[in-house]
Amino acid sequence: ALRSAQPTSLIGAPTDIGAGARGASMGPEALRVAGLQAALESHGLQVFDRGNLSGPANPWQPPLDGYRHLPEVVEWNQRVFDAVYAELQLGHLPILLGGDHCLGLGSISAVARHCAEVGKKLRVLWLDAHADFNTSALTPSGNVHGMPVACLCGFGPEALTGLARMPGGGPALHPSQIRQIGIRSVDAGEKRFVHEQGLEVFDMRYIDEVGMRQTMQQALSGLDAHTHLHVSFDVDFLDPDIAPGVGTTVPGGPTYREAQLCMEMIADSGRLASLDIVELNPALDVRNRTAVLAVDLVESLFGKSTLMRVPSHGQGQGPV
Ligand code: EXY
Ligand code: MN
Ligand code: MN
Ligand code: MN
Repeated sequence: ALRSAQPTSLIGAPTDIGAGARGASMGPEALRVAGLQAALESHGLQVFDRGNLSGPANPWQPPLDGYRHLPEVVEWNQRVFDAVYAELQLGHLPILLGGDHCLGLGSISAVARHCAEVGKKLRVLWLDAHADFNTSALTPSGNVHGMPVACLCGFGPEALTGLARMPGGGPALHPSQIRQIGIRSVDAGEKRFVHEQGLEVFDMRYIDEVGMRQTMQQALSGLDAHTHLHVSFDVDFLDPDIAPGVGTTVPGGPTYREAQLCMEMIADSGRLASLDIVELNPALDVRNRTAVLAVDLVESLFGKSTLMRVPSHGQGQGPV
């Protein structure tokens, strides 16, 4: 079944500028080698590969005032913002191929700006082992890939919090627009800040207790025809046993089946309108298996299903 008549555009952002390990810069090519475009096309989607953005090299310096590589992070994110925004204006569904997760800032800032301009509501699903809610005062590392959610909510340096140039002048996101799923590694100060800001977090304990199905029903509740759904898929969301090719593995993540169900239920919502695939690190991978897995899961996200759809998931028609 064809879920989305919308053309999709692949945008490579080959950098590890915000990460704590080198190698995520090779993510875009690894996803291409794993067959991302052909996989999407096999489901009837029209896919434009826009190639790779270019940006500053990684100087690999220690933090300065709580940030590593802030000027370079800003520059990469400006380019990501422009590229994603241009695709949204064309009516395409942008797929950002990271690159580390600091790039979610540029990507989601563009989505937020677009939604404000066309009068859409925005919901962001943050699939990650980490909350990425640090600030320069809280961060243990200075790595900006641990800070994008905080920056999107207005907590961070003006050069990053102001990327979206929102019509009202405010931050790109309000915490109430975000659902975090799969979280299992949060720093002590970061944890207090997550609670203080009221982020809705479905951590692994919650998924263990109620299951992925109920988790996703809740995370997707309240969407309607006017909602733009953005998925920011940090590959370290997945259990490292199935996804070793990331820089910051945390044990105890979703299994293959849980991850499939997560993606299938997002597809069934029919609202997916933009996507980041980030933190894939081919330097740490085994024969590109994590990229192959990511492509497999992204196929499900775009509506691949085995044989039947489950009626209770909303859009289903029962066995076919
Ligand atoms: N919380 C840690 C830090 O801020 O340094 C680790 C962050 C890893 C972030 C990864 C990409 O999601
Ligand atoms: Mn297929
Ligand atoms: Mn992340
Ligand atoms: Mn992560």
